[in-house]
Amino acid sequence: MSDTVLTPRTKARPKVERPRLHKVILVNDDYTPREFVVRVLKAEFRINEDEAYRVMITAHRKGVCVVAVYTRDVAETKATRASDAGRAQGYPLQFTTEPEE
Ligand code: NFA
Repeated sequence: MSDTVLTPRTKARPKVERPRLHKVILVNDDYTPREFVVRVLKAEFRINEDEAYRVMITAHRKGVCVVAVYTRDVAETKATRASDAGRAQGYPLQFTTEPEE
């Protein structure tokens, strides 16, 4: 058997790319009660009361607020579940998603 060990002259640089992240965006409306929005945010996005209130009031004042970023599947699932929670109570609460730049 040969004992020859070849030293690579170039370093292997495997190309790995992180999956693109998608924002979940809370959209303001005139009907969903503030406390309900805060409750949904806490339940679906696992954020605390203070953070949930900040997100809710930012959307209320500016029209929209980014809640969190996830991989596409997770973002879409959470946005759908959170919007469904509003609809189940008769509210027009809307969460949308969009890819990060
Ligand atoms: N604008 C709603 C209200 O005044 C509260 C709200 C905030 C709804 C954020 C949806 C999103 N009751």
